[in-house]
Amino acid sequence: MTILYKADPERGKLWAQLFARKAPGIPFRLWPDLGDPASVRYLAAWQPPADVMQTLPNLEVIFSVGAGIDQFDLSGVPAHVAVARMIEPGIVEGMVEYVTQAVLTIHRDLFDYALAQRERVWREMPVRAASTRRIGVLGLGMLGTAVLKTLRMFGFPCAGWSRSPHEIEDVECYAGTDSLDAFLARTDILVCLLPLTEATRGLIGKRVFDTLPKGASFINVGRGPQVIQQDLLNALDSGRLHAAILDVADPEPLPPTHPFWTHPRVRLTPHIASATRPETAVDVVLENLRRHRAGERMIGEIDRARGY
Ligand code: NDP
Ligand code: OXD
Repeated sequence: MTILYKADPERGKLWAQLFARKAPGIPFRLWPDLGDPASVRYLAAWQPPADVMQTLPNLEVIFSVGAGIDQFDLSGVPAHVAVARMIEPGIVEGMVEYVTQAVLTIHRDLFDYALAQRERVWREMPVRAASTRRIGVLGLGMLGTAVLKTLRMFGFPCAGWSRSPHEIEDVECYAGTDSLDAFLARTDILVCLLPLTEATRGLIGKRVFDTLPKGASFINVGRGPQVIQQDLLNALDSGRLHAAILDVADPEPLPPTHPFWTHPRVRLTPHIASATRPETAVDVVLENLRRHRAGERMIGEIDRARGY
């Protein structure tokens, strides 16, 4: 029962070392060195091969090496093949760090100070209390919840929006499409931590930006296609939005001529908000192999009908 890894080759070498140390009895191979394809039961991938079931006919589980699974085309994957996303502490810590720095960048007016520096202008702005800056996070899953638990410690009034009702201490929780406008209307810094599904594709556009208070800002660490990028540019150019910090875009990488690269009110990073940490990820995969063989539900096993 071989496990095959098909993602970043450098990280793959680390996974191979960790498997050799922690589970020497489990054959571990790095794509494209398949060995006997019929012996591959488990695939850990960012992007499975297009014809995955033809290539790996005895596949039983696909593990995403990331928290999201939207990059998988599961249309040709039969229902008996389980799919699990990555739930491990490294991803959570990285995301909490990234979103915290992005929120503080906006909160402490660093976009305006960067523009002033370019003009050689030494000008102080009043420091606004955290208690007057309302944070709203779209998505109350593993990542959205962890981010809110940290941000509330700064004194920001915090809220979150999800599909089903949640209860989180000191966080105003909104659920469902009917509550989206009320959530947006009380949000000065909007953070997207939604999975990409048919329901969230293109969700964040003019209507959302127009419902936020004027001068609000936007941080996207979810997925690029959730945003209508032209609407975002229009909202920034009209002053409706103050700034945007984008870790994800559509496509990735953005073409060199895309206006986001040079927009003074956009800060871009190349999808690095957080990443799986091999040391902890391998432990989760090993636990999931045990669970799968014992017929138990795996950590991060997704609901294919729901799409996340
Ligand atoms: P989870 O599956 O744990 O949480 C998803 C949340 O989104 C849930 O609260 C869910 O609601 C909510 N949600 C899903 N669909 C809808 C909808 N239609 N309307 C309202 N709420 C909805 O995901 P994670 O927190 O682990 O990760 C979120 C996403 O972050 C990933 O899918 C990935 O796209 C992105 N990501 C980005 C990274 C980066 O480096 N930029 C790194 C890691 C992840 P409910 O609770 O009711 O089910
Ligand atoms: C992920 C990502 O989903 O890196 O883990 O985006």
